[in-house]
Amino acid sequence: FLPDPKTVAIVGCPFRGGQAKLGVDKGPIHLVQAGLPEQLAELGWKVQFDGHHQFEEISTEDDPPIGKLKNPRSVSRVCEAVAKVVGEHAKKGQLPLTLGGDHSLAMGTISGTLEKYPDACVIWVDAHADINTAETTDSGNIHGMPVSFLLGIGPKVEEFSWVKPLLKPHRIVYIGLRDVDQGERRILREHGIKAFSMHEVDKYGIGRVVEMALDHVNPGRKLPIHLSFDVDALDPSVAPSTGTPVRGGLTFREGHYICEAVYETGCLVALDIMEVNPSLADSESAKQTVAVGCSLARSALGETLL
Ligand code: 6HN
Ligand code: MN
Ligand code: MN
Ligand code: MN
Repeated sequence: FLPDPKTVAIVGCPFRGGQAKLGVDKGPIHLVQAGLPEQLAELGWKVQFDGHHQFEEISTEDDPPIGKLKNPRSVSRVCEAVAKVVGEHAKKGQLPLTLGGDHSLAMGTISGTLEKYPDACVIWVDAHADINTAETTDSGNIHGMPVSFLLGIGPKVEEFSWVKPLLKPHRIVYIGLRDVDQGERRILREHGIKAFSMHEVDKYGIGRVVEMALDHVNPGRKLPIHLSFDVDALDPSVAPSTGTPVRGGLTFREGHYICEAVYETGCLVALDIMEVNPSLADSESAKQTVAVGCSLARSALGETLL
């Protein structure tokens, strides 16, 4: 899907309004300072990085809840801006690599991808399903909701009317789930959305799981793939510095295997590395988590072991 020379456009998104913890907005800066642009260049990519996007004009003050949704205006406006940036990079034939920031940003990144590639499928790697609606959410944190907006399910929220419901339930697949709310389970069931939880990873092994996930969303391996990777999919021993860690996650290798296998399809058109929060846990843990974020991105962009 990508013309030569293969170009990756790094979209740094220092944003945390989709959840309550401080520090996740520092994720992209740390990933870049750890050398991610240079590492990708080393793999043979032409790297375009124009600095981190500034969302300061989109104030987080004076943004009272709409219903249960917290920071609705800032999340909506930031995601709309991200959709535009990601869509523009994609239209230029570049592969947007979005660095979060919290996972509400995927509402923007996937909207941008679907502008250029309406038939793209999504592989969502996460401990969580992030598919709550304005009705089912307990926390009111929008990082737990982006998928429902992309699918156009749940009550309409005027503030998010710019989000086109372009994603079809059979074009998204989950890997790594282990903390799914009751309302989310119902939504997954009712819409027939395919999900491989940690139970399936244990049962079949990651190799079979990725193959089955690809067979489901991308049967002939001909559709463009958007890979949205929440680092909390990894076990907290592997990626400790993240806002909503859940034990029993993917091993280091399982996480990287997913990225490697997606790269091998030759169909990857967009990548998100989300929820790296260097302010959580001790500084060694933060360093470890940032390093894992970088190595996941390298694996998805073609780094091999041999
Ligand atoms: N994430 N299901 C919980 C909620 O608040 O809706 C957790 C969401 C976590 C979101 O990790 O991107
Ligand atoms: Mn840019
Ligand atoms: Mn997530
Ligand atoms: Mn998560």
